Amino acid sequence: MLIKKPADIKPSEITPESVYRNRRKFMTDSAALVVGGAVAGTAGVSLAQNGDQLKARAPVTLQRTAPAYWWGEKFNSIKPAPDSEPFFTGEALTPYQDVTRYNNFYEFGMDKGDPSSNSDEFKVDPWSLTVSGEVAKPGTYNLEDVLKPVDLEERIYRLRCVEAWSMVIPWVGFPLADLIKQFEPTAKAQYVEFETIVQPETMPGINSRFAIVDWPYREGLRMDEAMNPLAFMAVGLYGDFLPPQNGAPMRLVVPWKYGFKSIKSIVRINFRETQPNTTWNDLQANEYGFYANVNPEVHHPRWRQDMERRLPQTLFSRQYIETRLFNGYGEHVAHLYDGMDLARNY
Ligand SMILES: Nc1nc2c(c(=O)[nH]1)N[C@H]1C(S)=C(S)[C@@H](COP(=O)(O)O)O[C@H]1N2
Ligand SMILES: [Mo]
Repeated sequence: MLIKKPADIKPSEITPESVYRNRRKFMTDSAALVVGGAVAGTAGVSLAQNGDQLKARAPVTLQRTAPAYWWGEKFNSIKPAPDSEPFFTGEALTPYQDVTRYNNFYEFGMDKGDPSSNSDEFKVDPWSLTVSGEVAKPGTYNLEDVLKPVDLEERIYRLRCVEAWSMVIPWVGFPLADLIKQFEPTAKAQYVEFETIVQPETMPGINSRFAIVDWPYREGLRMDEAMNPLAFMAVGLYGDFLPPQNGAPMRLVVPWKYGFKSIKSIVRINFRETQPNTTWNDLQANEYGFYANVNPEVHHPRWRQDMERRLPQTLFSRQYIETRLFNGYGEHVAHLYDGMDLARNY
């Protein structure tokens, strides 16, 4: 974001073969600890119950594996998105190939194709989550224990990157509030801070001499933002597990804010009284604010924010559309900022 302009996707980056190969590798790893169940099948055979609906939305045949042991049966009973905003949009979905081959995940490199090409070795199992700060129940939890009480649902959200491109993604996950409540934040918890894993042996961007980030990648929300029903923890997309490049095994999705708030591969959640430091704000405060609400009237110092390039973009359709305040979710989140000057608190 800071150094390169968004590059166009090269046709070579979106071949189904390479998508397939990359995904197979990841799934073999996660299938290694599966307790029972078939190892692989296609979406057509093994997506149960609401599977037909998800499948109908999928532009590619999904390769389906048995869930890693910590998912249990959850991926077989994903509650479908309703057919109305805000948990659904009638806009065309961005194809799976684009969602998984055009990524920002600087831990794996800075080019859009780097996260999918360089994440074959990424390890998600075992995964633990450390909870600290202003909570009654701090500790280090195994991910499977944190996930036990949650129910998975599908949400189809717009994702608007600060670089002025956007996608429409069918996520699978659960409300962030459902996770937070488990730890019983105290009255002093005004902000929540998140950190991404640092796994240098599998993340070539970490020790790269081009690295500009002071790892771990960090993000944060005000507590009322975090508890808003739209704030979502994603563990999958297109009815399947998250691939590493999209933030496996669990990442934040905050659809009314620029994409950089939606931190990936989370290992730490800290509850605080004061506003936390965040990665992009630390790097360039005049360009990337703490709030980072999508706002067509507040431009980035180096480019405008009133239009966006909706992916996929082809030679025949540039797909430029107007950017909406709060990414079109204002009805549900604008009240969070009553009385605040959005141009100052960008
Ligand atoms: N840890 C981490 N999280 C991250 C990033 C990153 O570089 N590292 N990039 C962010 C940015 S700028 C965007 S636009 C979204 C992209 O999510 P996607 O690749 O799943 O579309 O992830 C966000 N989360
Ligand atoms: Mo972004």
